[in-house]
Amino acid sequence: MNIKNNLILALDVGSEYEAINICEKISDNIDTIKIGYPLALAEGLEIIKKLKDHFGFKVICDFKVADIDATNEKICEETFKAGADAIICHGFVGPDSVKACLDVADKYEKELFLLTEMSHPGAKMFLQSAADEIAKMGVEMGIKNYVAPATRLNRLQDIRNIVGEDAFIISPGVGKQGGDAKKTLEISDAIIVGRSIYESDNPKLACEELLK
Ligand code: FNU
Repeated sequence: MNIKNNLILALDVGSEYEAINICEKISDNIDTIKIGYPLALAEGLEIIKKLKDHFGFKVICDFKVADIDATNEKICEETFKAGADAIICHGFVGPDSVKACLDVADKYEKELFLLTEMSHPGAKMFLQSAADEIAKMGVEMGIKNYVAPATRLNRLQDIRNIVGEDAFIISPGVGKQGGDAKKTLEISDAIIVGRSIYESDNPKLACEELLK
């Protein structure tokens, strides 16, 4: 995926009005946004097309798909039908569940991102010990795109070493969660930033600060 400035906005706001307002301010700096449950539950999946049509953005749906294969397939169908360019799925559910997502992404000629280790402190308790195996599973399945944490650069590097230089990694956790943009981008292909941009008094300036 080609991402302008290697910067993805996590648009976790609660209404279309707020979403449009932020996007108007940052649309020179950003061409790829990530929407998750907050905005999708507030406004429905129609928000995907609205943002794409209005701004020409690429939209990654962060639905952390984590169900049995049959249900994952339906979730991915609905998401791609609604216009998403990519979807994020969890890896801990195993290869059958992930394959269901991959098959639907391939059918729509869209992208799947495999979530390995999460960025928050709680990820250390259960997910971290499985993350290397999740990344290896992704490689075996031929997955090209991964999500790995900006908050633990050693772990980000471990995951990069497993998935290889040709894989595409996007990393949340820069800013509010403590991750550093520059250091993360030495390992990762793009950073995902939410609150440091959309809670800022000047979202455009916040983007520019990050890009420095
Ligand atoms: P910000 N996110 C995350 N950590 O933070 N998808 C993960 O491990 C992960 C994510 C999302 O902290 C989070 O849901 F897999 O305000 C939010 O949308 O910059 C964004 O990344 C981070 O937001």
